[in-house]
Amino acid sequence: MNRRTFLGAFAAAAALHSSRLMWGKSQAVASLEIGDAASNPVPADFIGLSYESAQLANPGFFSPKNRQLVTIFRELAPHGNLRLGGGSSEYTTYSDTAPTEPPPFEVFGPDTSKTVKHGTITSRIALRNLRGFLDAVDWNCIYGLNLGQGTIENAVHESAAAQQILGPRLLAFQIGNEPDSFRNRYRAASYGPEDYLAEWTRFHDAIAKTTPAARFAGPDISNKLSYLTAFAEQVHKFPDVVLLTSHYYAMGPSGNPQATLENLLSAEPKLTTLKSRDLPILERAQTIAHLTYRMSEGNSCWDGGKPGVSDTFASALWAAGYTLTCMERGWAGVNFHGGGNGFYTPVAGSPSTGLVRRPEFFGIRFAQRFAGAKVLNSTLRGADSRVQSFVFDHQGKRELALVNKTDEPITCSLPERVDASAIVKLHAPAIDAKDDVALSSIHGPSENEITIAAYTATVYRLSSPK
Ligand code: BDP
Repeated sequence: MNRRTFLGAFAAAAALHSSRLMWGKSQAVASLEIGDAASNPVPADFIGLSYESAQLANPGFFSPKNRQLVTIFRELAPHGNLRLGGGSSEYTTYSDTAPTEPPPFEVFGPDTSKTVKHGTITSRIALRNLRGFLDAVDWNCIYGLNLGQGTIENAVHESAAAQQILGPRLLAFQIGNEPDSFRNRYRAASYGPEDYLAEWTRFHDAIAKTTPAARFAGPDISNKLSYLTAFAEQVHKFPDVVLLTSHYYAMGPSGNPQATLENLLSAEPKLTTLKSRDLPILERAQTIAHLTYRMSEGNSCWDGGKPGVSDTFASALWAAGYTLTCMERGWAGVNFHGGGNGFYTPVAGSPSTGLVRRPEFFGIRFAQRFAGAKVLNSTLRGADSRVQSFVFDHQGKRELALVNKTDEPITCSLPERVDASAIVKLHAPAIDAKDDVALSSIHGPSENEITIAAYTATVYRLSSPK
C-alpha cells in the first residue's frame, strides 16, 4: 500500500470520527486501504452460467433462433462460459440422428430429487444449434459427458461430434457430474477417488484416441475435496487437462430450515459446501496441477433452490459479493446453475412463454463489469463482516465495489475521492423483492467519504492515485 494514501485515509477517518463524537453520533466509520495490483487480470470469460445437459434434448433452446435468450446472455456478459452438465447429464445419450419424437419438455432444470429425466437424447442438430448460439453470444462452453450411466462408446461418439461441431467454442469436456456422489447411487458403497480416477482414465484415453484435439476439465465434484486432490495429483499424466473444477452451493438442501435469507447474507453461510477452511486445499490442488480453478456449478441453495430466498434480491446481493470474492481469489470463473423455472435460476421461463431476468441475474451483471480488470489488494477496516469491499484497476481507472448485506447504511472513508459522475448501484424495493431489481447509474457528491444504503451494492470510480 502506498503510505500516502494510507495516511490520508487514516487522517480522514480520524477527523470524521471526532466530528461525529462532537455531534454525539455513534455511527462507526469504516475505512478503506488500497494496495498494489494482486494478480493477472480477471479472465474475460469469468462469468458463466450452468445448464442441465437434458436441456439439449430440446434443440430449439440453445439456438441462435432463440433471440430472447441470445439478448439476455449478451446483456449478462459480452464473453462468458456456458457449462452443460448437472445431475441430468448422467441420464443423457447421444445420437447423430434427430429424434422423431418431440422433446419431452421445452425447458429443463435444475435437476432435483423429483425430476423425471430418463431417456433424454442429445442429437447432432442440438450441437449445431448450440454452436450457432455460442457464436451469436460470443461465449465458450464446458461440455459434460455421461460417466454415471453412459457407455464409453457413446461418450467417444458424442465427444467426436461435439469437438467437430463446437470447435473453438469448446473449452473442455468434463467426464461425469459430481463423481464424489456416485457412491450408493450409480456405484457401490465402497466407491472412492481411486475407482473414479480409473474410470475417468478409461473414458479419457478412449476419447483422446479418437479426438486428439479434445481438452478436459475436472473433476466437477460436489464437495469431497479428496477427489480434487487425487485428480490434481494425476494431471501431470494428461497434458490435455486444462482446468480444475468443483461445485459450490451456499446452502442446502432447500428443505433445511436453516436455509434462510439471513443465512445466505451472512459472511459465510453456515451450510456451505465449501468453507473458507477448505480454500487451502483448492490452492494446493492448483499448485500441484499447475492449473487454474473454475467453480463450474453452484448457486444459493441446492435441490432446486429455496422460494423466498433464491428468487429474491437477497440472492442478487449474495451473487454479487460471491462473484467478486472469486475474482479476488484469482479463479478462472464461476458458473451459476439454473434453467427452466427453478427457484435459483438467473434466467427463468421458456421461449414460448417468454424469458425473465431473475434478481440474481442483476447481481451477476453487477460483478461482470470487472471481467478483464485487475484486482487491487485492499482492506476494509471497522465494518461488519457482511460488508464486502473490492478494488479493481479497470481500464486504467480504479473502481471500488461495496456490497452491503446488512440492514444498516454503512459509511466508509476512502483514501481517494470518488468521481461523482460514475456511480452504479444495485438495488431493489426490499431484500425479499422478486421484482424491480435494477442496476442504475447515479450521481453523488465527490467526496472522500461515502455512505451506502442498507442492502445495496455500489460501484464507485476513484480519482487516479497520485
Ligand atoms: C447438483 C446437481 C444439479 C442440481 C443441483 C440441485 O449437479 O444438477 O440441479 O444439485 O440440487 O448436485 O439444485
